[in-house]
Amino acid sequence: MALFSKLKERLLKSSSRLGKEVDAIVEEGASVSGAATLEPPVAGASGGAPEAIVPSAPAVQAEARKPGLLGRLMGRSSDAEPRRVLDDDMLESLEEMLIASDMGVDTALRVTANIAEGRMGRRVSGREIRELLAQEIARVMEPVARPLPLYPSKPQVVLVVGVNGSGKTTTIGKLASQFRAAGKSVVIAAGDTFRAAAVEQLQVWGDRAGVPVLTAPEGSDPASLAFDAMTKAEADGADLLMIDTAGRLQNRSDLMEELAKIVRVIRKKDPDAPHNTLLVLDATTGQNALRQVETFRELANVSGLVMTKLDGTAKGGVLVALADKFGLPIHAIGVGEQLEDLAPFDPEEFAAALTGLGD
Ligand SMILES: Nc1nc2c(ncn2[C@@H]2O[C@H](COP(=O)(O)OP(=O)(O)O)[C@@H](O)[C@H]2O)c(=O)[nH]1
Ligand SMILES: [Mg+2]
Repeated sequence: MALFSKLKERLLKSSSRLGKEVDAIVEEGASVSGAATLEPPVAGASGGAPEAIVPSAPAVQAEARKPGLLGRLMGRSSDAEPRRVLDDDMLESLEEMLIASDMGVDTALRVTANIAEGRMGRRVSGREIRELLAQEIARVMEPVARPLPLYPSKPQVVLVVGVNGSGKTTTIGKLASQFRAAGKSVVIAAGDTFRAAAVEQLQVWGDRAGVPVLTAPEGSDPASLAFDAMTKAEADGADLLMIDTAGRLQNRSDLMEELAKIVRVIRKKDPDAPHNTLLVLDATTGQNALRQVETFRELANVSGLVMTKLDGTAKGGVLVALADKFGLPIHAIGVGEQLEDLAPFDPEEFAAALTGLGD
């Protein structure tokens, strides 16, 4: 419960910009019938603020938001919310806003088309649009919100891939700790053997989680480490083996060869391994995440995603684009640097956070 609200607070803090922008768009074109008495008198605009006063494009500018905030604060005590006729101009502003949130053009167009359906010409409030937006987002996200599937194989092998700095090592530490807490036995292979620091980092995580970490000297072959780790996990009867990897993309064919070799070697022990190949993506990279999925699907048989750093970004919209475009399961989201800061992906909570509902 406490964790849930912490999560929500963090997501809200970073992402609810979209909700404010929706309100700003509505207020820009609002005809304030019913709210006239609440608005400070504006010369020549009694009874309504004509659309021409504020041009529709810069929905994110502070100037456009200030009167909106005031209006919202004053309007809160009554039902006299600003309303705007849903027309082509407003849809265009909504589309631009969604595209700017990294949702991607196709997804933004489809989401706004669904919002518009059957509502053109009606007077809508910011809250209504936020709620519709949240519904649409949750609908796109629902099919991909799937926890990491667990299989009876012992060990279940989880290969973790992704570019440098995306959060692979941290995510492995968090996952290992959560599996431990759920009574599973886990072994970690520190397969990023490029950097001694990466190995040390994983050892720290392993110690915290109470999970053995197999390491190899810097620069040694990650595939042979993976093989040794597989041997140990089998001997220990471990439930899960998590394999960390290096994420350098400077030389794609090297990385591909390295990942392929790890897979080849562990398949000598279990032809079905790896049972999961997790791609870890940093949500703060926005549209870049889409390219990373494309690249890593060529390098490895990606079975699911973990999105990290959702606590530090207003680019959460990219998750919607990812879900829409690839349909890969999102197993978990990272919302901080601590062990407990990994949560299942909840589409409704995410949609509410992104649109600033429920605050
Ligand atoms: N704020 C935040 N930071 C994270 C999250 N996940 C990872 N990090 C940080 O991102 C940096 C890179 O993480 P690391 O696991 O080393 O990435 P790797 O290179 O893919 O193994 C570290 O400073 C982590 O503490 C997250 O969900 N939220
Ligand atoms: Mg790492």
